[in-house]
Parts: sequence; C-alpha cells; structure tokens
Amino acid sequence: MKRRVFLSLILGLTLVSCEGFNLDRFSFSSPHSEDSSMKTTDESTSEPNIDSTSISTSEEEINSSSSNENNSSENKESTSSKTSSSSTQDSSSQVSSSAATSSNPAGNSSQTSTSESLTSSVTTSSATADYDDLYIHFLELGNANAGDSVYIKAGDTDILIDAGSKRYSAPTLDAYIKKYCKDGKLEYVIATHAHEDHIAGFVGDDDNQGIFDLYETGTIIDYACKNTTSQVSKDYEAKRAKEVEQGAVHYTARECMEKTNGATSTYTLAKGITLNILDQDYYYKKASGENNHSVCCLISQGDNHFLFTGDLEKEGEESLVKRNPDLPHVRVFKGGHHGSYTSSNEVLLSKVKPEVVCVCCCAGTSEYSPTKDNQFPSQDFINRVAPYTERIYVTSQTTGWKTDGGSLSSSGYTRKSMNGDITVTSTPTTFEVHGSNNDTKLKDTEWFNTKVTLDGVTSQMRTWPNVDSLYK
Ligand SMILES: [Ca+2]
Ligand SMILES: [Zn+2]
Repeated sequence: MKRRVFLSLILGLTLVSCEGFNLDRFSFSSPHSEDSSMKTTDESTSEPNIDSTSISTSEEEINSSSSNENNSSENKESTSSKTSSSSTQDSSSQVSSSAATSSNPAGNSSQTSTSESLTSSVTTSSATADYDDLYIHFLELGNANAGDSVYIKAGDTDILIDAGSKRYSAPTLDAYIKKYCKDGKLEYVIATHAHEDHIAGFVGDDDNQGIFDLYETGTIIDYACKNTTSQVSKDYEAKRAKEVEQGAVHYTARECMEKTNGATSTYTLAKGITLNILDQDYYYKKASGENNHSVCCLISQGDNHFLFTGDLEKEGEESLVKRNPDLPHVRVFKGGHHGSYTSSNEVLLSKVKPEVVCVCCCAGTSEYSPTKDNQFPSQDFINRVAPYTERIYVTSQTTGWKTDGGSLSSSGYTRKSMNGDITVTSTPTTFEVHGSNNDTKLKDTEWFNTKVTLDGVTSQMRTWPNVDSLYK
C-alpha cells in the first residue's frame, strides 16, 4: 500500500507540473496556439460559400472573442452541415492519377530494433490473405478552420484519431464515419492533445451531438499532460469519463509506454494491421504549449507504415526520433500541425522519408494568423517536404482573398474543397491516395498559385522550391 501511495504522490506531482504552465496563446512562434482565441471565420451552412451575413457575424465574433480562452461563445451556431463527400471505400476506382507503389525505395524497414514498440510493426510483406483491408481517411471538416480528424477502417475495426475542428464539426464527421462504421462503435479513439481543433468534435454542443454521444467507444488513448484549462478540454474529459463509465477503457500515452493500468503500446487492429503508440519526451514532462504533448502513433500493414504526430513541434519531433531509432520509412505522413512551420522538421522527415504527405487544414485560412507567410500550409513546411515528395495533399482551401495592407483580410474569403476527404487504400505492399474532390498536388492547386499583392508586392501564395523530389 505504501508503494501505491508513493505512486499516487508521484502521479499527482506530475499532473500538477503539467497543469501549471502558462500558455502564451499569442506567441508568434506557435501560430496555431490555442483554441478559438483567434477565431475568425465560421460557416453556417454546408455550402462552401460564406454569405455576407455570416461573414459580418464572424467579424463581430473576432473582436469579442479575441482574448476569451474559455469562450462560452465557442460557437454554438447550429449547423446541419454535411460535407459533400462522395468518397467511398470503393472510390479508388474513380481516380487514376495517383501512384500505387509496390516497392520501398527509401525503405529502411529491416533496422535492428531497440524499441520494443516498433518491433512488431516492422515486418516484411507476405501473402495478402494474411492481411485485412486498410483504409485511412483524412476528413474534410465542413468549415474554414484548421483541425484534424482521421478515420481509419482496419478490417472491421474503426479507429478515430482526433475530432476537429469545432464543436459543430461533429455532424460532418458523423456523416462520413457512419458510412463505414456499421456497428455504432469506434473500437479505438485517439485524442492527440487538448486543443479545440483536435477534440471539440468529440464533445459537440447543444445543437450538435458529439462523437462521444453518437458512438460507443472501446479504447480511448489520449494525452498524458495538458496546460490548458479551456472549457472544451474540460468538456472533453468529462465526456471521456462518461464513456469509461459506460465500458470504455482509457489510457494516456504515457501509460501505454509504461504499460501500466492495463495499457500497452502495441494494439492489433485487424489481421496483419497494428497500431503502435510511439514514445516521445513530452508524455513525461511539460511543454511550452499543448502541441508537443501530442500522442504519436504508427499504423502498419506489411511494408506500409503510416505516421501520425498530431501537432508535435520540433522539440517533440527530435525526441520522437531519438526514442524510436527504428522508425521506418512511411508511405504517408500526416503533415505535422496542419503544415505549420513549427513541425514536419528535417529531423523527422529525413528519418521517415514520406512518399505522400496529407495535410488536414483549410489552406490559407486566417484563423490563426493574418499574415500570408504563417498561414497553413506554410512555405517553410513546403520547402522542407519538397525534397522528399511532390505529393502533398490538403483537404480544404480558401478562395476569394482580399488584402489589408500587408496582410490578407481576415474575412471575405470562402472555403472550398482542395482534395476533399483524402482516402488512402493500403494493401501490404501497395497503396493509393485519392481525394473525394480531386487528386491535384498542392503545388498545382488554385490556392497555391494565386497571386496576391501585399504592401505593393505581388507574389504567389506559395512557391515550389527548385529541388528534385524523391517521389513525384
Ligand atoms: Ca466498430
Ligand atoms: Zn491543431
């Protein structure tokens, strides 16, 4: 018993330490820093176009909520929005341009393993019969805000990594997920960190039931530490506790690594398909914000590995690489932190050499930053990814920009699909990536190539660096 008391004390101290940090929400080094504190544009309908009424509403909201972290105004706006997603699990037949690779040219999948957690995922391919089907869907969220939600179908198992971007995103997520999840149960849920744009959809609001209301959940894995005291994070944790009361099990990423309270780091999702929770430093110590607390994981099927790091930033990526020396080459990497310059650093990219990078964001949204250079996906992110792959895909984009001196105007633009809902179809040795809207690479999209004039200087939104990409 003494040991238990001691452990409780240690745990308590750890939690206090994690809770005690003050987040600088407006720090420019972390443009996507917190919740809806810089919220600008909301959409009230499922239509991509924002009418002038909703724009003026959101302008008012900007002024009133700019320093309101716990914001009660966390948008209770009702929406019946459903995305116009047309993608289905058979959608691979719709599109032809994306490559299906059958080799592993940059692969380093036969590393000597020092990390137990990855050992089981580093396999060589064998007969397809040994594997269930695997589909990974990067979801478009139905609004012009950055946020993550990745729905995965592995055999009969349903996995959801994050439920962004707003509370009112929940109906959009539900409309998509229920097309594939036929038993009403998400066997695995991962909430990477405590930011609104990753957890709000689990919660919902008075007008929109959240994912936790709509689905039974099996195993919930989430962040070991948080700094924020935001209402949405409290609401998330309260609803998570309710799920546990109703039979779900909950583990923090730290418990997964330490294999305590029944947790483990490797989960078999379906035949030949595993989920590995990846270790990193900020499961154990406080970070200067939520992002570095992100739960990181690898999903593997034969030679195919898929990496998800939430909003992990540079220090976290460095620790991830250090703690996972056998991190394999990955087919697809979810672009870190919505394509922010803070993430997808060379230290990680050089290790995993992604063939495809999928970015969950609304390209160009001024939600977190009014300046062109800092909007997602950032030029720095593009410059760093380009040597590895031209195949960067982004869910949504903004169009119709107005300028305001040196900045893009925070209102007046509209959202439309870029690639749309992006679906990865994996077999043990091949994979395909297709968007529900199109398969256009980021560098060829409308947003990327749009010219804007800021402070008298005209330039494209983004430029593609003069490099020879490993993957075209
Ligand atoms: Ca299920
Ligand atoms: Zn985020």
